[in-house]
Amino acid sequence: MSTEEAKELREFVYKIVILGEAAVGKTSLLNRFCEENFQEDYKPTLGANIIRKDVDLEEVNTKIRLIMWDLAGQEKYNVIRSMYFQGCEGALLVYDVTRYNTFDSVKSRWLRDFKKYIRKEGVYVLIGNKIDLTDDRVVPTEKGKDLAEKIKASHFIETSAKLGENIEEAFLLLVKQILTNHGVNV
Ligand code: G3D
Ligand code: MG
Repeated sequence: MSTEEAKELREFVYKIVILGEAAVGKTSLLNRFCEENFQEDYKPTLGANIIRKDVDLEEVNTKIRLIMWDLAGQEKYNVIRSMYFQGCEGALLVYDVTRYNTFDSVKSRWLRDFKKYIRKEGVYVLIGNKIDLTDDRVVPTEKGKDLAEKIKASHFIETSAKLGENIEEAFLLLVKQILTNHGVNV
């Protein structure tokens, strides 16, 4: 790459969704990731919160505007599904390490929907959240890794939205994978 090219700023806008059973920590993860630097637009008729955040990958001269869709309650989900996924590039698939049913439904429900509604190749990162609750943990790390491999998630990461552990990393894994899929060097 020439010096001129290296200086050129690249800008992208991507929509991502955050999926998982109720109370796994989707909204908490988003809030942690965004802290004060974001804009939020709640759409009551959709039952979804649409959050915008700009991510700056200075090392590769790239800015990404993320448009993140979060379900504000699960009840309207069935009605808005197709709109929820429209134009979406990637997903964070979240389960709660203290509840096995949330782990099982990643594959049986959330990934299934994502694949059904995303026509092109979408990417997804698997997240095991609430690792601060060590005494209540029922899903071991190995199980998470195995599932990620089985469902061909691009990455697997464990987080604590409560402690702010691995949050930025989780979102950046997804963003970088989306960029890679678009042929952008990161
Ligand atoms: P959801 O958006 O997936 O439905 P929320 O989930 O983000 O609303 O979180 C559900 C509950 O789990 C909240 O508790 C929240 O504080 C808690 N939570 C989220 N992430 C973590 C985490 O990493 N560790 C712990 N210990 N708790 C977490 P409340 O009591 O407010 O309902
Ligand atoms: Mg929520």
